[in-house]
Formats: sequence, C-alpha cells, structure tokens
Amino acid sequence: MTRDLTIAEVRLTPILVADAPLLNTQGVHQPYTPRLIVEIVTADGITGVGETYGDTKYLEPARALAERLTGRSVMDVNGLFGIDLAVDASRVEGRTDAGGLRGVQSAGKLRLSVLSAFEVACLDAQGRALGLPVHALLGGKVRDAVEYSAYLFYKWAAHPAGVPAEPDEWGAALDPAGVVEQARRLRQRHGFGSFKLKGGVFPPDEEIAAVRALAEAFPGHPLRLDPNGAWSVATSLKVAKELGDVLEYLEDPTLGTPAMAEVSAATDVPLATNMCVTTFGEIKEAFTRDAVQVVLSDHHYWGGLRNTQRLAAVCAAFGVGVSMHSNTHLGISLAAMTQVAATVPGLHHACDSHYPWQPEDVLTERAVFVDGRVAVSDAPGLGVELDRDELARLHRRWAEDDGWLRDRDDAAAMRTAEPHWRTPVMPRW
Ligand code: GKR
Ligand code: MG
Repeated sequence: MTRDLTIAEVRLTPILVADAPLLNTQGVHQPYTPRLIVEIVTADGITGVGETYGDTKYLEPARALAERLTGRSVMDVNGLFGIDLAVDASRVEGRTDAGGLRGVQSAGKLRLSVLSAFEVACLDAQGRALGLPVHALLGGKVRDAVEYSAYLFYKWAAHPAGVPAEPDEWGAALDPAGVVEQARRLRQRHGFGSFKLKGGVFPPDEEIAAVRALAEAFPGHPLRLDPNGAWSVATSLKVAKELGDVLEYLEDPTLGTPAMAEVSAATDVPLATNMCVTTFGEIKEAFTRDAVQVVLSDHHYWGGLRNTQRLAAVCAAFGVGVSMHSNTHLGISLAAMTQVAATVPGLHHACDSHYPWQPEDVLTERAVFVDGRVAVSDAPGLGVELDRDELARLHRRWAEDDGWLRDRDDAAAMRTAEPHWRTPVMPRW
C-alpha cells in the first residue's frame, strides 16, 4: 500500500509533570517540571511522538518550527535539520543551564534540543508507517534489552511547606543510611545492578561516606558519584584516591575540559562527563587531552538518535566509552533512549534514567525495568501509545500555572526553603 507521509499537522503540548524534591549542587527540583510533547501527524493519519524540555526557551522555537513543517515529508529528517530555526541566543549564550546541569548553554544546543523531539517523532511516524521499530530504521538492534542504573539522589522528605506538590512516597535521604535505603528500594522495585549518586550537595567527606556505605551494602556492584563539577581539582583527586577501589567512574568531578584533564592525568579512576563534552565541537579538545574516558550522550541536546549514533562512532574511534545521561523525563524519551541504545555497539556502562522518579506519564503503559533493564520494543515506531486523558490533565496543570513552574529553576526552588540561597560559585569545595 502506498502511504502519504506528508506532514499534515504538528501538535505541541507543554505539560508539567510531578517531580520529587531531589537535591543537586544548584538547588532542588521544583514540584513540577516542564516537558514538551510533540506529535507529528501525516496526511494519511499516522501520528509520531517525541518529547523534550518544555521550558519557554524551548517552547518558543518549537512553535516556530512546527509552523514550518506542514507539507514536508516525515522521511526528510536530513531536511528537518537543515531548517534555519531562529533561537533567542541572548537567553542562553554562555550561561550554565539553570536547572539542567548539562554544561554551557548555547543557541546551537537549544536548537538541537528542540529538533531532537521532532526527529524522534518523524522516526516514530516512519516506523509506524512501515511496520518497523525505530531501531530497525537506525540499522537494527545489537541487544534485546538496555541496562539502566539506579539514579540515587539526596532528597528531602517533601517539598517545602506551603508549596503545592504531589505526595512523596520515598521519604528523605540525607545521609549514608538514607542513601543506602533508597538504593535498596530502587533495586527491589526495578532490579538495578549499578548505582549512581548525585553529589555536589554535601561536603565531599559526607558523600565519600555515602559511597562507602553503598559499597558495603552492594559489594561488587558498579558505583558512580556525580557532583556536577562542584569540586576543585585537588578535591576531585582526594575523592578519586579515597573511592578509587569502588568507583566504576567519577562523573564531572570538576568543571571544564582543562580541569578535567588535570584530574584525569593524576588518577586512574575513569572520568565520565555530561558537562564538558556536550557538543561535537567540544570533542577534539577533550579527547586529545584525554580529559574524559566516558561520554554520557543525551539524544535531546546532542540532536537526536542519529547524532547519538554518530557520537558513539566518534567515541569508538578514540577508544572513549559511551553511555547515556538523563534529566527529568517521561516514557517517550525513555523509549527513544532505549531504541537508540539498542543499536550502539560497545555500550559498556548502564545508562542513566530519572524515570523511576516520575510517578506520572503520558503513555497508556508505563515502561518497566526488569533486572534494571528495559526490553527493546520490536513494535512499530517507538512502541508507545499516548494516554490522551493524562496528556490533557498534565497540560491543564501547565496552562493553570501562574508562570514560575514553566521554566525549571532549581535555585529558585531552593529559595522557597532557604531564602538566601544563590546558585553556588564553582568550585564549591
Ligand atoms: O536532575 O538534578 C538532576 C541532575 O543533576 C541533572 O540535572 C543532571 O543533568 O542528571 C544530570 C547529570 O548527570 O549531570
Ligand atoms: Mg552528570
């Protein structure tokens, strides 16, 4: 049967999804996080879906892009990336991401973060039209399941008093015992075999103690610590020395390629990053200086699933490992991550995912982790279906918000509990 794969309609739905009071070096997660759901509908009624950041700075260019897509083909993904998409550079250039901790912002990265959701939606639509999973469109899967690690966070028992939020079922984790208990529960529920602790929250000695406690509770399981660049070179080396025997890798201990290269030269503990290598332009310096041994890709800001494969190929050529970074996300993004991860040879580290922290989703069926792994769907496209009632409910929440939740700001969220909080000057320790 001949299909008409011309784009007839693009629907953008900004939503707010419940989030837990997870702590990081910049502050705390807000009770709701913005995401954007992209739907691309073809002339013969096939709908492909994508998901990306929903903050206003992404939403505005997404709207401009959506207006220009009608009449193009969902097959023309190269053409999609050629569209001259204006983004307001003054809002991002040179700043570090307020809530995202994903390296220096730039207009280019913002553009790619928007395009990636449209690329995923096009691939989903192609797959549905052809009766093929997205991984087949990317060359085929090399594994049947993708391993994820438990993403541990220091957290409060609840969002600050007076701040409207959904009930929290996890309780506080503010010391080694709390972190180990959180790890046990995540492992019990999802079977995770490796653990990553988000650090940069407490003085390094306390975080070292938490990782030691994890090593005792889960002997032989891979462990990582990620302070999002909160430490000096000297502190990074002290932590590497004290935890070298139990760490799979240390993630972004310090900020910037030169400082990471200094740490890397003085320790055998591998360094991973989602902060100093976040664009193709940043690769050359980091790899030639041997600043990092593992790059954590993120299909949102790297510009989609095909760019993720390209990044993996470059990493392989330099003998640098590759795995996956995550930020607060829902099931469409998890499906996209799983489909592309399934196609990447030499994926030697479990990927990150915030998904277990998200009690809500816009899918009719939540993704399931079995033994810490997500099975690679062979259903057409991404293999997910939108729950339209949930989508509408989460969109209403966005529409009714008076504005402050529409743009993620972990430092502002922290100020509701600690009015004098400012984004810390790095390095903090
Ligand atoms: O969700 O608080 C968080 C994380 O700190 C996130 O913003 C980071 O981008 O997960 C990320 C990381 O690995 O750096
Ligand atoms: Mg990180």
